[in-house]
Amino acid sequence: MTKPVQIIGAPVDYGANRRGVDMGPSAIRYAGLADQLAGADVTAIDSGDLAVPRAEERDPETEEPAEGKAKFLRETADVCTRLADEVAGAIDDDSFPLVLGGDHSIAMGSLRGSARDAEIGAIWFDAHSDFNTPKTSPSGNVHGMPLAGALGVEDFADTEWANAPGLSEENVVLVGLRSVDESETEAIRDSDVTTYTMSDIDEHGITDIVEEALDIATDGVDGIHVSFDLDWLDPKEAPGVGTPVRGGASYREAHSALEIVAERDASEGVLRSLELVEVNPILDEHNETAELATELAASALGKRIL
Ligand code: B3U
Ligand code: MN
Ligand code: MN
Repeated sequence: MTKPVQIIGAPVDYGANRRGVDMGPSAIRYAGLADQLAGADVTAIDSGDLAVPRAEERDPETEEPAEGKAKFLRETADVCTRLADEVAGAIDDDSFPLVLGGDHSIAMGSLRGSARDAEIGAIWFDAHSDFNTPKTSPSGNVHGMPLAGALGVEDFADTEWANAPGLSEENVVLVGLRSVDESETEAIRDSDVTTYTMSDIDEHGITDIVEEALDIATDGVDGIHVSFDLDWLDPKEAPGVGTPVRGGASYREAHSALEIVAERDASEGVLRSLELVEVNPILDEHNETAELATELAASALGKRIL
């Protein structure tokens, strides 16, 4: 990465069912993010964390909005609006935004910011498809909805904070799926997003899948956002996540995937923004998931051994 990297923390846990993911940005910094980025020859500026009120601070009398079953939707909208401004501001300053979550609901802010005044694609590394809406969600947790939100599916179409008009389904690729709700399956089939499951990775190998994903995501756009949910990895490698699912990517597959992204960026300058989400230090073992996140950020931004 030749541009200076601007680190933006989004300590949010409104969207998750397990508390603690709001401590993700601190844990990732503590695990040595600055050193890892220096090792990737990247100049990093840390702009600190967005101010995010704790869930407990909400007036218990406050009713959920009428849109349906989505917990903390109003609070999520507020954070995403501010995050979008930060991400768009970093891009305007010719910096590269690196967003640290927080639960995955923040991706609506990152994507909306990255897509401001631009056509973008997205690669979504995740065990889950995050394609629920307030109407279809089995849990009401907004971290299961951000991709549908950013694509303006159903209720999200008219929002001023979720829907990212510069992001089209044709340029969205989900990689490594292994937990998709029935309602999501239908919505995905009706959409133009591209999906690769873990079985596809087993069959074709991570290298070919990520190259293909990059071809699709970058086709005809100004750049891409990479959204990396740590639960994409197998829980053996990344235990510190709220919704672990067995059978995930290995340590090497994860590095390899992001090294391929970095190589494409070095040759074609495709990378516009990156986020690492869902690190939950309370559920982690000796901060190893946060440490892994720092290593993966370095791989995505061009760290090489030789
Ligand atoms: N699809 C389920 C589970 C889930 C989605 N994302 C995470 N978990 N991290 C839901 O609640 O929407
Ligand atoms: Mn996710
Ligand atoms: Mn996930």
